[in-house]
Amino acid sequence: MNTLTIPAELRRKCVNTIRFLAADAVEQAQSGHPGTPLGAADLAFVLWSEFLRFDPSAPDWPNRDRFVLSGGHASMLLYSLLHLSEHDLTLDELRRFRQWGSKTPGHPEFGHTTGVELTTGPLGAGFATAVGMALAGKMLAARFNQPKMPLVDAHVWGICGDGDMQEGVTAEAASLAGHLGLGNLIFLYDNNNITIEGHLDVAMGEDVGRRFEAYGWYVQYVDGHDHDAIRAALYLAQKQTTRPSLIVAKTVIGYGAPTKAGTHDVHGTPLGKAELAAMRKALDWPDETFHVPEDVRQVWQKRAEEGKKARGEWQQMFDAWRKEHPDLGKLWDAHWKREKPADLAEQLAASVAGKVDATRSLSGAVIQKACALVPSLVGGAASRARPRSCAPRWRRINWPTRRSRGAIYTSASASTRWDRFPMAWSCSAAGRPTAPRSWCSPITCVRRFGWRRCPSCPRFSSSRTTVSGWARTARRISRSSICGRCA
Ligand SMILES: Cc1ncc(C[n+]2csc(CCOP(=O)(O)OP(=O)(O)O)c2C)c(N)n1
Ligand SMILES: [Mg+2]
Repeated sequence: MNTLTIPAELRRKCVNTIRFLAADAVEQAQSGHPGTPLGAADLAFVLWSEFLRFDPSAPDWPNRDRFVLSGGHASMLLYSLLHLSEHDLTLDELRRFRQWGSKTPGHPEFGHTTGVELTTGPLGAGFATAVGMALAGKMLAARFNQPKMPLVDAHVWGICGDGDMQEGVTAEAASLAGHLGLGNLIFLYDNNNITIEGHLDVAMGEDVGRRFEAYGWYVQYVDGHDHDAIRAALYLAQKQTTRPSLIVAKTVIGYGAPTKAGTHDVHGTPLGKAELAAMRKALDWPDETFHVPEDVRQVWQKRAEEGKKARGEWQQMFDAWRKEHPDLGKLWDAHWKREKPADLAEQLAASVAGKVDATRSLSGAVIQKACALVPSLVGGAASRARPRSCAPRWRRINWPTRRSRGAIYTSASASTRWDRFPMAWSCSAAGRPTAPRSWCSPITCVRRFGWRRCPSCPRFSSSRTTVSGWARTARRISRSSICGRCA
């Protein structure tokens, strides 16, 4: 949906609906964080109404886009969006925000509330896990996509805040995302210069955008309340295929609150009756709590219809793909069901029975065996991938030492979460690994194999990748010219 076609006045109403639902819920609970939902409502509205691909009637659609709210404390932003976008979250659940047994806990919980893709709260963890989700998407795409059949081409979109950017785990995962060139990952950085303890410069003075540029990210800067600027930045970010994107959006925390906007008072305290009443007046909002105007409902209904249509088209492609590639279809099911042999533990123990060696070598042998037996397993080991591998050889993510924590989030989420999650790599029917040895980055591909762009992932490949045995096998399996290294 192009919200350009929505009159400016209605667009303003849509954003203010998100704001007031969040502020009313926090006020009712007398607990929660109104500041960021008010400040980031413009970012979220443009993203959800124009870019995020979802079908609320099928929240588990495999090729839906994923949305990650890394700062889980701003949960009411997400709950307002889920309610308005016709996910299974009623207005009554918003009224029960932070109450025992409700679907609207203080921080979003995956598996508890439909539409929540990730449990978030510990700052940075959401960001790092989103990197893993994006990696999982890329690996699935490389395994299953066929020419003109992009079964998996979804994006992972996220909103993060100043607190996320202060976390080491964010830096580690961002470094890895840049190195791997995860073009399907886009984060809006809600840069309101306020955290729980006051102004950002109390604790942090670095240039985050330039730091991310150094990691290899595509970085843009926008006014986070200017819909045209947000739209343009999201559009350009979506066009990136070999770089993750960071959109540094300057926002005002608590936007709309007459006396508290822009202060840290609004970070994690209800606005208070008087301030909320004054905000209603200032934004010309009816004196009714949890109010959703009818024309706002219609905007979201239209959005839901678009999502349904997109999923229908995908389903048709999926059915044709399955017919054309029955073997890949079986592999898809195996991944989705997270299949593993019933006697996995016994087989792993047998693989090193009677052997005497260093623990890490035996561990490495067991991991190789596990990798051969479980198609969806992915992993890595900081600087221990070679020569005595502690990491799976065939589905290995290479990461440097001192990036371990970020990498653990990343790889754990890569193996468990595109949904909850099947992973992309596979073994041959005989159980012999045939997939390439590691997930490569453009940099390693360029160094080793030249500059030819892989048309499918998209990455780099060269004629050299076609001469080795595993590359031929990978090519035969996928029947595409995907980069052998990242197939
Ligand atoms: C790892 C971690 N440390 C501390 C906290 C407590 N905490 C919750 S919100 C917050 C400040 C977050 O600042 P920012 O991301 O800028 O959010 P904003 O104030 O803009 O809403 C802190 C420190 C946390 N959630 N996770
Ligand atoms: Mg902040």
